[in-house]
Amino acid sequence: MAPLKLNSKNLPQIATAGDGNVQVPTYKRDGAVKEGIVHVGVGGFHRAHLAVYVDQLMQKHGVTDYAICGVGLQPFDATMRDVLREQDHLYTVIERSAKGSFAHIVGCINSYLFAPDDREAVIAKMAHPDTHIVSLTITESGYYYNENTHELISEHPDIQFDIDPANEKTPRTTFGFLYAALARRHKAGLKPFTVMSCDNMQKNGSITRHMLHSFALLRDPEVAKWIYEQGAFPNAMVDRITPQTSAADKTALAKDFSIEDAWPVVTEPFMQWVIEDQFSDGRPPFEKVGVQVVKNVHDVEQFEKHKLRLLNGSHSAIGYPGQMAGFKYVHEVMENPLFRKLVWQMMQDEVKPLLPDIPGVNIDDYCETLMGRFSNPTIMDQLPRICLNASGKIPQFIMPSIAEAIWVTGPFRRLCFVAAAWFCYVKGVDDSGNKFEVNDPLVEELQTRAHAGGTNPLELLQMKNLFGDDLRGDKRFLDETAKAMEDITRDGVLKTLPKYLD
Ligand code: CS2
Repeated sequence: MAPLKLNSKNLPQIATAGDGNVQVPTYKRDGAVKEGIVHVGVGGFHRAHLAVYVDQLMQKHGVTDYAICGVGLQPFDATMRDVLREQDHLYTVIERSAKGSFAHIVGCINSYLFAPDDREAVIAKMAHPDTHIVSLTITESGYYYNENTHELISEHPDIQFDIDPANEKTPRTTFGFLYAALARRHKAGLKPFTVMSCDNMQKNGSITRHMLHSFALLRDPEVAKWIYEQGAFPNAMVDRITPQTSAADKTALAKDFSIEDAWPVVTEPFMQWVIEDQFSDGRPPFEKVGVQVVKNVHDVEQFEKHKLRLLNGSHSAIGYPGQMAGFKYVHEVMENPLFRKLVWQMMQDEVKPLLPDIPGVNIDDYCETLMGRFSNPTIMDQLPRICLNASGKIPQFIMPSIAEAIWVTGPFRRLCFVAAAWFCYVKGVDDSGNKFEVNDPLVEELQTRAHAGGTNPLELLQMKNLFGDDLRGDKRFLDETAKAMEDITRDGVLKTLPKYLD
């Protein structure tokens, strides 16, 4: 049968098409629910993570006050606007593993606002009394956070534009929108909404609070104080591997499930979310759908640390050297015995000793599970996705483990190898001499420095907004990294790797 276009009208047919095993939303939508969550940055990860939890709350637990209004701030979000509008804001989540494919239609995104169409509409939506939470997946660069000073990059032209009161109604940055909406709520005597970061950063909530507060201080100290004292910014660990959707994914969805969806999401079965219980204006009962809502901020920090250092750190170990060696997908890299050992030994010998014990979590089991997740061949996770915006990732996923290993004089050669592989990667040429695109907001500066430095990492490490002084000043680290850069440059990744394995 011809595939059915995904929209509200076709939902009953979609539920019974194919083998009749597509789960579809049967809860109320549109005017019958309230949009309690405004989410900025509706990409694959949001649609496979927070939106799936909210979908389950609406489907299984009768929640009607927390449907999502999606918001796009960037020009490229126009495509998401068009796709969602065309499909009555419905989309498919395709979960893939060795057990097979499972398709599920999500309906909890109730509407979508594209800021360049109407910036005022976004501010008004956030300021609306029905909005209780503004959640964010805006990537590391969306926070304007200086990794070295831990301060807002207030000299950035976007922030400069947004702090000018003349631009209050036409902000560019997330902070500009949050501030404008919160200032209105303050004036109207409403509670501040919770700002819930779902980005993959250590202390994501605390950073959001500090950045927004710093921004607000540049505008109005009274509003800033109110945000600081009355606002809530829960820290959270978020996890679900979500590759970019490919044309083949759409074709497979049409063939296997008879669904025509212009932008489905492919993901793994695993998902996890640990969030601090800090909400200023109420929240849905997230724990009912498997979210770990914890009272103590230290618990969240420990989960975050495990995840960022083990999962994302290993992704870095797979991504940069893997791409230099000519691989395309994460599972392909994991099929190579040298890389498998690198990932395992880096986690076990170098990262694990630095991590806190979390009651109820067995780190060895966690690492084993990660090896399985990375090896899942059905999700076709692309290395360029892993390598995207590395200047926001390496300083969080790899460098802190190196800095801590320096402190405790622990082993760190494999971590240095990964940092060295990234320093070589930024030149944009792989081991066979093929050019590739380096997708990073700082690409120009990175490349200039990489070329000027040759195989000496110091030139890149001078980027003070990315790297701390302890790294620049440590001879053991500098020598180890320079050596790895020389070896990779001369012999390539695959010939260099055995030197790093037991
Ligand atoms: C990846 C993450 O982009 C990356 O660096 O490591 O997107 C990773 O897939 C997620 O954090 C998994 O939760």
